[in-house]
Formats: sequence, structure tokens, C-alpha cells
Amino acid sequence: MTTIRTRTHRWMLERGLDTVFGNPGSNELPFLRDLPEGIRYVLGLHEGVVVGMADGYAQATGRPALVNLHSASGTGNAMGALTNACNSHTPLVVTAGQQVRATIGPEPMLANVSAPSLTTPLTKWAGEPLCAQDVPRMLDQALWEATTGSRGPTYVSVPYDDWDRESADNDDFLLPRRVVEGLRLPPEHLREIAGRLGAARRPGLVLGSEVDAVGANAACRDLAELLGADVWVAPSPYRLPFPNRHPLFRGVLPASERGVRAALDGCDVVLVLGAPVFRYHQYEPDRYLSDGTVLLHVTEDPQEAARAPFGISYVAGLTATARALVDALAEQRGGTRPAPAVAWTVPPAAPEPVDGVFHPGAVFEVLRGTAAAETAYVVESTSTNGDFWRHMDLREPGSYFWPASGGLGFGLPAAVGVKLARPDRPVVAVVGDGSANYGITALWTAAQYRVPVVFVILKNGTYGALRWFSGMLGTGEVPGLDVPGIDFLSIARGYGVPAAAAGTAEELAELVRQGLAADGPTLVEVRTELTTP
Ligand SMILES: Cc1ncc(C[n+]2csc(CCOP(=O)(O)OP(=O)(O)O)c2C)c(N)n1
Ligand SMILES: [Mg+2]
Repeated sequence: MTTIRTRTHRWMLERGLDTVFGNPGSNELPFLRDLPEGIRYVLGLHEGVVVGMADGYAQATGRPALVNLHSASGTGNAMGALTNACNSHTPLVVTAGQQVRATIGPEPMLANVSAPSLTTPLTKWAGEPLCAQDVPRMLDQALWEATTGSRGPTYVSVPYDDWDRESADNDDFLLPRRVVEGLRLPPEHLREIAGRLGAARRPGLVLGSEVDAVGANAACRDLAELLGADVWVAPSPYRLPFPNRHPLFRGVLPASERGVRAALDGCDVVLVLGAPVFRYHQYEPDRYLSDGTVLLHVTEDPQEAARAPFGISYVAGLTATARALVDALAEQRGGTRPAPAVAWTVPPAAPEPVDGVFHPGAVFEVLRGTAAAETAYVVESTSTNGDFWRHMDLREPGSYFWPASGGLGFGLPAAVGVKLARPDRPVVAVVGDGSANYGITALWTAAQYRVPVVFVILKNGTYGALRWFSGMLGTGEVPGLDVPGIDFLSIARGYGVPAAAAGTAEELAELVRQGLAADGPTLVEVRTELTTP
């Protein structure tokens, strides 16, 4: 007899789900029993960290990852991390162990009551099989739900007595199954977009994080260079869709109606690729666009298209559309293409550290000069983000990861996940002294699995971004904004991660160099001054 467990383990191997990020309880043990060779289990000590690691891993591989959580309580602990995965369209299949089928009705301890609704609306699909034989099929459904259309996390709750039951013969049909997606715009719509862009006096491109997530970077860059368009990154980016020192780069759009309108003012045609229109996060109401600006929008997410308050949205593959537009525009121009612009911008000089306290820009200047060009940065230092974009020189796809919903607790775990996914790339986590605490136990996983991430903690003693926000909102001094007295060196060592503090640019550079050359994680603590985002 082939058990549901064996079928599922084979299915995982066949589908490339060879890494399980989890934190177990009694309900999950029967699933974990006899995990075959070829499947590795990565233990996180808190479920927010488990999902954060899986999120970084899935984003950096571009492939779905499997998560295993403990019933309702483990799932509950993971909900903050799921807000990020949901916003970044990260394909995760999140599973949770359920109590024995026959006992769930009276709601015993560890029952996951109404499991499929627990993660709503953070998962794009959720289910609990009505019988044991449906477990493998439902997991496969969860995988395709996570990876097709608008991608995102899905959730499946499985009673733990299902795993030992006999699987159905018809499960033989499961492994050869495939879902193939092709999202190409019909030619008349491509002509319409290419016509408007080609005739534009001053075209603008707004590139979103999804450009990097689906690998449309090169196609979008070709499009920008062909048009000679100004390029912005859409507000609140969680990935880097365009090199930030490229001569056409105009910065990250401010996350407010007023800021976006002012930036796009003067463009007659704006094409948004791979972002919602728009994620306004600061309330500064204004007309969405100046008179004379037309906004076109290409997204792979039908819901993103549906909820946009203005513009003409096209639901289509980003790479295919950008490539097709490049071809159509090149043809319009008789096959000639201008030479790509070459004068990349030079980052500003940052002030020297004074008495061991760095301007955040000075930290980034050191990283820029020390870490290799293909380094992937996982950033969660909220008040210093403007400085990060100003001072870094990021050219490679997959260079930048940020918590997509703004939910803190992503930085440390996601960096571990990114490095597990991409051992070939250096990985540096840049994390604030407030943010680090939400995912601090990721240090333990990094130490135990020997994941060579360099964790740089920016220690300004406060929730800097909230200090700035309190100024914006005019709230005056409010409680709960400072985080003094945290010794990250002791904490890191306690979790098994070697740690040191840097007081000068030379010391920081040396510690980063050593960390990048090490075969395990390193934490570097840097005191920073409070700056505004
Ligand atoms: C889970 C969660 N809780 C609270 C917040 C609110 N929040 C936004 S920014 C911030 C401060 C983060 O401080 P730190 O990491 O030290 O960065 P700094 O702003 O000082 O650069 C907080 C608490 C949040 N975004 N997510
Ligand atoms: Mg801080």
C-alpha cells in the first residue's frame, strides 16, 4: 500500500519542493516522519521567522516553497509574515497539521477550527481536504493556485491521521499533471500601447517590484533606453526593478498622491509595469495626475488591475509585454535603436563617522565599496531607506528585498532564506535596531545551518521612522518610540553567531570583508545617527 505520506513526499520531490521551512508540533509529526533523502527541513524557532525565511527563499529562487506550521497557534504566529508574502506575491504553500479527523467537531486542544478561513485574506486560496484521499490532490491544487495567475501564498490544513491512510490509485495521474499559463496581449492592444508610447513627447516608465520578481528587468531596461524615458520605481518597492545609478533613473516615487502627481507632471504618457497603481502610504491627497498625463498599466495580477482607481490596465505577462513593445517600437522607428545611455550617476559622498556614530549613508558607502556588485541586500531599516537608495549602486536583478507589506520581522529571516536559495551570491542584511527584534531567532537558524549572511544592525536607539511620522502627523511626543539598552552582540553570540561592533569606516569594511569570506553568519553592530527617511 502507498500511504498518503509517501505520495506526498514523492509529489514534493517531483515538484521541486525540496526544502520545508517549519516549526513542528504533535499534529505535524506524522507528516515529517520518513522524510526522504533529498528533502531538507529548515527549522525556525518562531513561525514569523519560518515564513520570513520561506518568503526570502521563494523570492530568490523564483520558485514556490513549502512551509509547515503547527495548527492554528503556529499559523497565528505567522500571520504578520504572511502580510508580506501576500503583498510580494510570493508563491508559498503553507501547510498546518490538524487534529485527528474524528475529533475535530468538539474542538479539542490543537484543533484548527474553520482552518480554511483562518488565513483569509492573506492567502489567495485555502482548503482542508474533506477526506484523506484528497490530500495529495489538494496540495497540488494549492501549489498551482500559488503559482498561476496572481501568485501568492496558499494554505492547506491536514488532519494528522490522514498521513498513514492508503492513497487512491488515481493519484498516479497527479505527478504528470501540469498547468501552463500564457499571458500575451492581443496584437491590437500591443499596437495601442506602442502607438501611444511612440507618439509621446515625454514618456515615463514606472517600474514595480514584480519586474524583478518575474525577471523582466532586461526587457524593461531595453524599453526605457529605446524610449529615452524617465524611469521611476513605484512607491514602497520590495525589489529592485531597475539599476539605481542608471542615467534614466529618477528615483523611487513618493508614496503619496501629491508626490506621485508632482513627479509625473510633464510626462504625457506614463506606463506602469509590475506595480499596483499606486500604493499610497502617506496621506497627502491630490488629483491623481496632472491634466495631459495618460496612464497605462501592465500587471500580471487581475485584482491589481481591477482595483486601480485610474488608468488603462492591461493584464498580461510583464516580460512578454515589455519585449513585444521593444520590438514594436523598434519597428516603428525603422529598426534603429539609440545607443544606450552610459553616464551612470555617481553616489554622493557621505559624512565621516563622528565618535563612532555613523550617518547611515556612511554605512552604505562602506557596503558599496566592500561587498561585490552581485551582493543581494535584504533591507529592513525604515528611517534610512532613502539614504540606502541614494548611496548604493545596485545593478543586478535580485539585489534588493524589503518587507512588502511593511510588516517588520522580515529582514533577518528573509536574508537567511535568500542565502539558502542563492549560495552563489553574497547576502547582506541591513536591519534597524527596532526591526531586528521581530525576527531575531533567525540568527539561531543561520548559526545552526551555517548560512553565511552578514547581518548589519543599524543602532540608533529608536523607532526612527515613527519619530519622523509623529512629526508628519503632528502628534508630538508619544510613548513607545525608543529602544535603548539592546546589546545585539550578546544576543547574537547567545544564538551562536559571532558578532562585533564597528566604530570607524575602516573597521566596518574589515568586518564586512571577513563576514563575507566566512562559512557561517556574522553580525556587525553599528551605531547610527537618526536621519529622516
Ligand atoms: C510588525 C510591525 N510592527 C510595528 C510596525 C511599526 N513600525 C514601522 S517602522 C518602525 C520602526 C523600526 O525601527 P528600526 O528598525 O530601528 O528602524 P529605524 O526607523 O530606526 O531606521 C515600527 C515599529 C511595523 N511596521 N510592523
Ligand atoms: Mg532604529
